[in-house]
Amino acid sequence: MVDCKDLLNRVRRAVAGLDGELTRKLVEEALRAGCSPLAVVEEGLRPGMWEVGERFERGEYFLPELIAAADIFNGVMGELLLPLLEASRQSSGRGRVVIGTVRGDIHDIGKNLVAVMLRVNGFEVVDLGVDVPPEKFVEAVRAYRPDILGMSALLTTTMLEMRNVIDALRAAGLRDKVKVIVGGAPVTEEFAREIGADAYARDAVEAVEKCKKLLGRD
Ligand code: B12
Repeated sequence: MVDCKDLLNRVRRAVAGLDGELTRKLVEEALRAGCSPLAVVEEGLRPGMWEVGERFERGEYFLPELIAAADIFNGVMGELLLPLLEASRQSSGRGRVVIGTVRGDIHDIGKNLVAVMLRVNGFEVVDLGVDVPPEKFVEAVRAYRPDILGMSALLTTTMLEMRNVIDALRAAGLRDKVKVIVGGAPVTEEFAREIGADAYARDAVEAVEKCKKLLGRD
């Protein structure tokens, strides 16, 4: 019996320590040992990123370290994990999701992961990228007629933009045409309710579950 928990703990520590080589080696080891690619991301890489953020907050790490952590994450994700995640892709036709990171925010690792997992689970995803102003979200809802609009925010300041987008949808007469799901580190279920979103998810797996639920097709 393989101890994924222990291996993924070591992945977490390697990311937190910004050791790219070791992270890659441990991810390969975890995959060889049969740990699921998604668990590697959610229980190894992501907690490691979280710890990087905490060290940043404590003044032990600075911007270059945040950038280095993002490079490590994107490196192992692109080369080792994405191909495996995408291999389990289900047939399409679940529905269309437009997704983006809100204005003023350039964090996209979590959003990209949510987009991948939605695609793997049969959703068609239109990714608007980062720093997306409310007008662009509204335009995209009008143009693509998605079933769901997903917004990501990683900063306590930019999460407030989510409310602006929902207000803009309302002003454009589109709010009842699309379900809205929100997520990102500072976002909570309570905040989602407060701003009038239809759903909140804390990670990519929950995001897929909630999107299926929103469409009543789980
Ligand atoms: C990497 C990183 C960066 C990188 C981002 C690179 C990139 N391409 O994304 C760079 C270096 C650019 C960066 C910049 C900054 N960062 Co930064 N960053 C991080 C860090 C360490 C990791 C984020 C990450 O990628 N996590 C891994 C992914 C997989 O997890 P996730 O993003 O949480 O996503 C998951 C869920 O949240 C959810 N989810 C996410 N989006 C969505 C969307 C939907 C629809 C749903 C349903 C779910 C969902 O599912 C995802 C998958 O499971 C965080 C620490 C943290 N605690 O998050 C700080 C952090 C977010 N950054 C922070 C700060 C302060 C900054 C800067 C202001 C620093 C500066 N002085 O310039 C700038 C801001 C730039 C800007 N305007 O956006 C703070 C924010 C503090 C706050 N409360 O506001 C944090 C929390 C660090 C800290 N603890 O202080 N950062």
